[in-house]
Amino acid sequence: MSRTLVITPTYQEAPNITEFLHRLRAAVPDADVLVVDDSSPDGTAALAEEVGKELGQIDILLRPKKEGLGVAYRAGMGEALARGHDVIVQMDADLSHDPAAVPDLLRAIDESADMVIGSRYIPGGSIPHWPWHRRALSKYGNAYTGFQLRTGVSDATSGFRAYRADSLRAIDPASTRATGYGIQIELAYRMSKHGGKIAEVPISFTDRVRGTSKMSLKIIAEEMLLVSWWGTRDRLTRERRNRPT
Ligand SMILES: Nc1nc2c(ncn2[C@@H]2O[C@H](COP(=O)(O)OP(=O)(O)OP(=O)(O)O)[C@@H](O)[C@H]2O)c(=O)[nH]1
Ligand SMILES: [Mg+2]
Repeated sequence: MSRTLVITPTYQEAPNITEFLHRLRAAVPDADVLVVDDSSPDGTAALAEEVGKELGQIDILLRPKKEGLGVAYRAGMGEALARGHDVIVQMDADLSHDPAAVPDLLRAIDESADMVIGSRYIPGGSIPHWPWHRRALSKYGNAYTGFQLRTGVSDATSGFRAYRADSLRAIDPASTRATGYGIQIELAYRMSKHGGKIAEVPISFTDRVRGTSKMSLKIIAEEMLLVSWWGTRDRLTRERRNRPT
């Protein structure tokens, strides 16, 4: 039987973390959980610890301060890979990603994928409550990313994923660069360049009901800058390779 670790990054998720952990345990009773909290002033980590005492198999990686999602995931993945699990899942703690869908992702790993993305943009996927401008921004960002990086992935910014641990180790998450949400694109890009098999399963993304979003224009700008840089670099490399000598 394969051992699974679920990483969830948290910043100010006190209103959500308890329900999240209970629903996760109900969905995947055997999985270990790693909450990566950036010392949220609202006491998210203490709440997670309390639930951990009740449910077991829940650890908290407490970081000193908020430094962005990319930094939190680098720390969490480093820790996860050192622990020797077979499969590593990553998901938001704000209940936008339904814990009940984790088994769907794990099934795709069992069926031979190296990486599985819970996708909003393949048939069956949805974002029921998003206003049109948010939908457009996310869809446009994903289309631009696909065009630049040729990952073949419909939802490269989705943060709901599973990785075969050996394949994640092979793309060396510790050396990624994005400080913010760009880490998602960076990992998908690396996996596609590495030749890993990427599968997508449809998810319904529920808008956050409690707590506040940490998404900002600065984060989106970093994401798009990195994508443009990687895309340009790839094009230059391809041209150089194709040039007659
Ligand atoms: N440790 C850590 N977690 C973070 C940081 N920024 C965001 N998160 C967590 O990452 C997940 C996604 O962040 P959200 O603010 O929900 O971002 P989003 O889902 O893109 O935006 P919404 O749709 O508004 O919820 C949540 O579990 C956050 O608590 C950070 O700097 N450090
Ligand atoms: Mg969210």
